[in-house]
Amino acid sequence: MRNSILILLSLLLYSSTATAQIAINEVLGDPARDWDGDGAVNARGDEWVEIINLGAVAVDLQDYWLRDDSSYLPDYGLSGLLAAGGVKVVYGSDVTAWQSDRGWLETGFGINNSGGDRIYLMSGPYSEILDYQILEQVWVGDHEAEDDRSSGRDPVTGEWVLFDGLNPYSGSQTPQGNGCAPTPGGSNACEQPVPDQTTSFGAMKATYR
Ligand SMILES: [Ca+2]
Ligand SMILES: [Ca+2]
Ligand SMILES: [Ca+2]
Repeated sequence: MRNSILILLSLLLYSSTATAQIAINEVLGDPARDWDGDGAVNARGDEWVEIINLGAVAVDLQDYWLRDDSSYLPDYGLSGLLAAGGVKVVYGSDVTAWQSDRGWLETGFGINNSGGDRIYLMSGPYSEILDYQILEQVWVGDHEAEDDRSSGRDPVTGEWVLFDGLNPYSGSQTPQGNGCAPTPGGSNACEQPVPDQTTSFGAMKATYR
């Protein structure tokens, strides 16, 4: 009897750990540069959401889904294997391509630039009745969805912070800025922002004035 209880407990523990492995790691809702590298700045295509595998084993991303607050339908179905500790970025252009393949409206994520939005991570088989399990939801506030600011999980504390290195935030809302640049597709380590060409050129001209 005691053994069966132990087995049951470890099974419960295993399944709760397994479902909690995949998490939203970073969100950029208001792009002002070419984040997806297709040569154009596009308000829809250059948004991105990054996910992370916080667990100790690789996870098959089939039946994991992302969406924002505008619809109960998934905006995007994840796929592929994500290694333990690995991160994966999904650009708005990946989302519109996925939607186009299905003959759906190409809305992308459509993360609101004002007034806030939510990004949901869901799991479960594709469901006509939208019967997905919501694993996590992340609020994206107005001050977070500003030009080239992302918000994400601090890799050390696990707290949600604002990566405002490309567009510093001086207000008082949380999450507060950390002065670091966004890191699409990479761990949320603090990267010092690299001045873009416009800034460098402007600064250069200013020195000759
Ligand atoms: Ca682009
Ligand atoms: Ca947006
Ligand atoms: Ca990142």
